[in-house]
Amino acid sequence: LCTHNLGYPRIGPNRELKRALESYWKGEATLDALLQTASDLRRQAWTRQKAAGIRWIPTGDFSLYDHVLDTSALLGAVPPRFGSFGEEVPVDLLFAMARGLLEREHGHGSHGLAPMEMTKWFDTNYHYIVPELKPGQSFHLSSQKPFTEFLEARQAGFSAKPVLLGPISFLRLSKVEGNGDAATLLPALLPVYQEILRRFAELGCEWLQIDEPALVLDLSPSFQKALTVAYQELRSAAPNLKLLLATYFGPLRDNLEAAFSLPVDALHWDATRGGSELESVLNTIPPNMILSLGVVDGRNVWRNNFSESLRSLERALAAVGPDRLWVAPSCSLLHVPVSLEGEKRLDPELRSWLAFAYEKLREVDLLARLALRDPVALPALEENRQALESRRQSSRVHDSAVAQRVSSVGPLDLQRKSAYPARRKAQRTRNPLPLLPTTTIGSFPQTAEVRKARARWRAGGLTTAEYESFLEGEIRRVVDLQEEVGLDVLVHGEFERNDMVEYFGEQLAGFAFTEGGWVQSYGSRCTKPPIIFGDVSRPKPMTVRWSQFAQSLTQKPMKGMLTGPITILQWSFVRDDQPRATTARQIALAIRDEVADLEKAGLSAIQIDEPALREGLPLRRADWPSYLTWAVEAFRLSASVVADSTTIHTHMCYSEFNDIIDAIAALDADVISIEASRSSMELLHAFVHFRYPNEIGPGVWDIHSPRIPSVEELVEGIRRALTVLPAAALWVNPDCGLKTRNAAEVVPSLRHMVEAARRVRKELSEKG
Ligand code: THG
Ligand code: ZN
Repeated sequence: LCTHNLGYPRIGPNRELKRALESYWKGEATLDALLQTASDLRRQAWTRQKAAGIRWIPTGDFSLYDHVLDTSALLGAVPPRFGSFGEEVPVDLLFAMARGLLEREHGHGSHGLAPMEMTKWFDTNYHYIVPELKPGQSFHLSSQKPFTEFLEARQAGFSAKPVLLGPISFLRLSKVEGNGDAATLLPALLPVYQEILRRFAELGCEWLQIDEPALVLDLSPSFQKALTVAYQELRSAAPNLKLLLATYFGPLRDNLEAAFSLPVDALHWDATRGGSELESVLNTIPPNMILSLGVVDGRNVWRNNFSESLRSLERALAAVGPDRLWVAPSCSLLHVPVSLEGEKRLDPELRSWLAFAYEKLREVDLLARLALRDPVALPALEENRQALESRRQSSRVHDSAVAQRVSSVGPLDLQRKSAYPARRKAQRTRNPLPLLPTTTIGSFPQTAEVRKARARWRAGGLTTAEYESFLEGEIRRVVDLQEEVGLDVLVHGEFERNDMVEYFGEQLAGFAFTEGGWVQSYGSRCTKPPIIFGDVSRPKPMTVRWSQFAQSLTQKPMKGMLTGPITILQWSFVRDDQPRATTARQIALAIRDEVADLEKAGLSAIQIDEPALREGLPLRRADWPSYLTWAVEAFRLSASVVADSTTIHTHMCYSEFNDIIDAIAALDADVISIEASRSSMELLHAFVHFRYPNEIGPGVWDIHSPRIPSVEELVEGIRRALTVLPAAALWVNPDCGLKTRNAAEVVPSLRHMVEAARRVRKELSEKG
C-alpha cells in the first residue's frame, strides 16, 4: 500500500510565512529574504512528511498567498487592470492582484487598484482569490512555479508528486464577466494545461496530482461535458505521465460514474465525507485504475479511528488488491494546524484525542502498515483503541445536564412570545426611536493600546482590576462619543474581545484552546479555531458586566453584543462524535442563558451576530434545507427567551442572500443589519420581490475601505434603500463592525451618517 499526501500547511510551525510576508509588504525585508523563508519552509515541510513515512510528497502545494491565485498566474489569467507583464507574473503583481494597490502605490490621481475578489474555498474556512475571467479570455503559461518547486524537491532527494488545480475546478471557481458560463473557456484553457503536462513528462515526473474538488459540487451539463473533454485532451498530451485525479470534501454522487470513466491512472476519493459511497466506488472503478482512499480527516483535528479506517481499507484491499490501493488524508492538510508538538499546555488526555497535520501523516503510514498486518504497527492499533475509548467515556466530554436540557427543548422555546407586529409596539413603547434609527454594528477601533493592555494583562503585567478599569475607560470614551454624535442605539465597543468566537469559547465549558494551532484563513492571515470537545454550557455570564456598565452610562438604549451559535460552530473545530446540529443546539442554549442574563441586567436590545450562517451552507443544494432548518432553529433558540419589549438584532457580513432569504426571515430577529454598500446596494434587489417582514439596516457606509463617505452619498444610499423598503422598517448603519478602522475615519463618518439620516427624515416628514 503506497502512501501519499495531498498538501501540507504552508504557514510554517510558528507562522513564519506570515511574518516574512508582512515584513516584505511593509518594506522591512527584501524579496530575497521572503523567498528564502518560503524555500526553507518548503524544505522543512517535505522533510517532515518524509519523516512521517509518506511515500509521495506533494510539491507546488506551497503558495506565497493562495494556490488558486497561483493558478491564475500560471495560466496568465491576470485581469487587464493590473497591466501587462513579461514571460512570468512577478511576485509583486501577484500580491497586487490579491491585495489591490493604494492610490499612492499606483500613481497619484488614480483611484488605486481594486483587489480581486476573495471567497471561501468550498465549505472550509480558507479563502481563495476568485479567478477573474472574461468571455474570449486567452491563456498562456506564465509561471515556472510548479516546475521549479518540483525540481527543487527532487534535487533535494524527495519523491515529488506535483499538485495542480485542475481545469474543471479552476473554471468552476472562477467568475466570468457578465456572468458568462466559464465552461465555454475550456478550449482556450486546455492547451496551457497540455503544455504543463508535457513539460512535467519531459522533466521525468512520474505522478502528477490534479485536484478536481469541483467533482463534489452540483455540475451543470456544460461542466459535465467539459470534464470528459478536458481529461481526454490532457491524457493525449502526455500519454505516459501518470495522473492522479484528486476529489475531496464530499461524496461524488451523480458525478461518480463520470469521475471513474476519466482516462486517469488513479483516483483519490474522500472516505471521511464520502458517506456510504465506498461500495459504489469499488463497483465502479475500472480494472486498471488505482484507488487512493482518503481515510484520515484533513478537515478536523481528531485522532483517526483506526478500526473504522481499517474496515474501509480492508474492504478496498479485497476489491482492488494491495497494488491498486493507496492511503492518504482525505484532502490537503492546509485546513488543520501544523503539529501537536508545540502544544505544551494542552491537557494530556485531550491531547491524546487529537492529531494535527504531522500526526495525521503518521496515522496514514500506520494505517497502511496495519492494513497489511505489519506486526511493527500493532501496538499503535491498541494505543489508538485506548485513546478513543477514553474519549468515548470521558466525563470531560459528557455532561448529563446538558444532554437532558437539549432533549427537553420544545417548539415554544424556538418562538418569541408574540409575532413581530406586537413586539414592535412593545419595543417602541419601551424605547421610542425616530424614523430611520441610527446605530453601529458593535465594535469600535481596536487600537494598539487596547491590544497592548490585553497582552500585558495576560502576561501578568496588569492586574485584573487595572485591566478592567482600562476597559471601562475605553467604554466610557465611545459611549460619550456616540452620545455626542447623536446615534440612537449605542454599543459598548467590544474592547474586551480579541476574536468574536475565541472570546466566547474561552468562557464556555466544552471548549479547548491551543497555543499555536494556527490555520491559514487567507494570505498571511490566520485564525486559531477553538476545539469543541465536549458538551457545551455556560458556567457564568460572559458579557453582562461590560454591557451593564455601558448601559449605566447612558439613557439611550445600549445593545448587548453576542456571537451566534452557528458562527461559533462554523469557526471552531467541532466534535465528530455527535451531529453538528446537536452541538449547535448546545451552544444555542448557552447563548440563550447569556441573552436572558443581559435582559435581566436591563439591556433592552441584544444583538446576536451570525456572519457565518451562509458560510455553513452545504456544498450540494439538496442538503441545504436540512442545514437551514437546524441552523435557524439554533438561532431562534438562543434569541427567543426575551420579552416582547426586548429588541433582538442580528448582523451578517455579506449581501448575496437572495437564495437564503426565507431562512433569514425565519430567524425572526427584530432588526437585521447586513453588508450592502460594497455591492452598491445590489442586495436590495432581493427585496424587490421579497417583502422582508421585520426591520432591516442595509449598511450605507462601506467600512472595508478607509474612505470617509460624504453626507450626500449616504443620503443617496438611504434614498435608494427607501425605493424597496418601507421607511418604518429601515435602519441606518455601517455595513460591518468598526474594529479595523481608526478613529480619524470613524468619527467623521459617523457624523456624516447621523446627518444623512436626519436629512432624509426631514424629507420624509415634509412629504408627509
Ligand atoms: N474570526 C474567526 N474566524 C473567522 C473570522 C473571524 N473566519 C472567517 C473570517 N473572519 C476570516 N477573516 C479573518 C480576518 C482577519 C484575520 C483572520 C481571519 C486576522 N488574523 C490575525 C492574523 O493572522 O494576524 C490573528 C488574530 C489573532 O491574533 O487572534 O487578522 O473574525 N474566528
Ligand atoms: Zn460584518
